Amino acid sequence: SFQPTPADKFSFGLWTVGWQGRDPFGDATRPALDPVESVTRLAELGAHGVTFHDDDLIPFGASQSEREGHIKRFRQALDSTGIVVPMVTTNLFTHPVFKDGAFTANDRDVRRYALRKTMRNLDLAAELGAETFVAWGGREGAESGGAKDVRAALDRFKEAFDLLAEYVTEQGYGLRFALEPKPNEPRGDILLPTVGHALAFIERLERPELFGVNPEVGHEQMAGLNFPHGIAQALWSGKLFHIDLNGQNGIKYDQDLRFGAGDLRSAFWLVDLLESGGYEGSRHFDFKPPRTEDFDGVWASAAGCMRNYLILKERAAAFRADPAVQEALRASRLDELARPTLQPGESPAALLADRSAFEEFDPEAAGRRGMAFEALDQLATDHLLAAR
Ligand code: GLT
Ligand code: MN
Ligand code: MN
Ligand code: MN
Repeated sequence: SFQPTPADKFSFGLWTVGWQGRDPFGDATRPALDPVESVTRLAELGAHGVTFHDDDLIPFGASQSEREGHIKRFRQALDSTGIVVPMVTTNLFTHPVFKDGAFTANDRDVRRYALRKTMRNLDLAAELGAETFVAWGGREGAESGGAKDVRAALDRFKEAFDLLAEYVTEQGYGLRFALEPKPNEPRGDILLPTVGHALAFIERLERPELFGVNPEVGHEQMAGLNFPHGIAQALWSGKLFHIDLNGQNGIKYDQDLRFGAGDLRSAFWLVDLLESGGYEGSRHFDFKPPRTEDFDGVWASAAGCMRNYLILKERAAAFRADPAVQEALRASRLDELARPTLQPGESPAALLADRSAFEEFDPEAAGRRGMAFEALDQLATDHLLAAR
């Protein structure tokens, strides 16, 4: 039936359904959407959660009493719908003050302001019960070589995250940070451009256990990378704290299509992996309903994200359950890949003593063995297309 329920843990950013369609070439095509309306509609569609940037909920520059009013209305909508807030993030990219970045801006006063804006939002995130705090550094980067000393900028990036981690620890907030990589757009080149860069950076922080990644489908694909492979490495590292699901067609501008649009084959392997790989967080959609759409189109697009996920989940389960697939997996020796290369406790000397591993090994014969991957991949295609 592919009807989503809160048990599916689907969530949406307020900025996604609320995107007004402004792009570098054109004005808004839709009016602003009241966050309360978004919460209500998303609940009706079967979502479990909503996420936001501080400025999505509380307009930049609002007074303290305006701020409290916005939060109060929002809380009432959460309470009356049962929608939760699994993740919160900070807008450190829209206002001109962040034109050269936030935590890595050349201007020190801008960096201090960015930290304060983020700490204030951490307080709100904790107050609303969020578990994850996403940090997308879209403006942390440069258009030209001399403009940014990348090593110094990485020092400042580390300084910022170390301070924020110290703050949440001191406050006793149950929040973990998820860094979101992106290779470019809006900056010519963005720092921490891929999942791999972010994973390496995290290990240099003072409290690495509080940091993971929030990979976005389209962002890795903009760098020409295999998204499910990046997700697999994040899972393997215990670092998949959150995920931004959407659709993208290859290496071009950030399309933010609804999930399942764009590279559908990659989406199939992604859902297969998320459903079998132990990921327990929200299935979060970070997409932009195209600016051709009116509000009916916006809600159709949001519903499509969830529907496509559920269809792919069913297709992936059918693939795994098919005896012909299990046979094909054995023919492709996936079971052998799962087996350690060495015997338990086998030493370098023991390996050197094993003549079957080298002196008596026949590389020519092994080189003639087919891997049978084509038959396996055709079975996947058949299942994806519901032809089996
Ligand atoms: C912005 C960006 C997204 C990030 C959001 C979090 S904001 O829309 O394009 O990929 O996930 O800051
Ligand atoms: Mn995103
Ligand atoms: Mn994107
Ligand atoms: Mn986005």
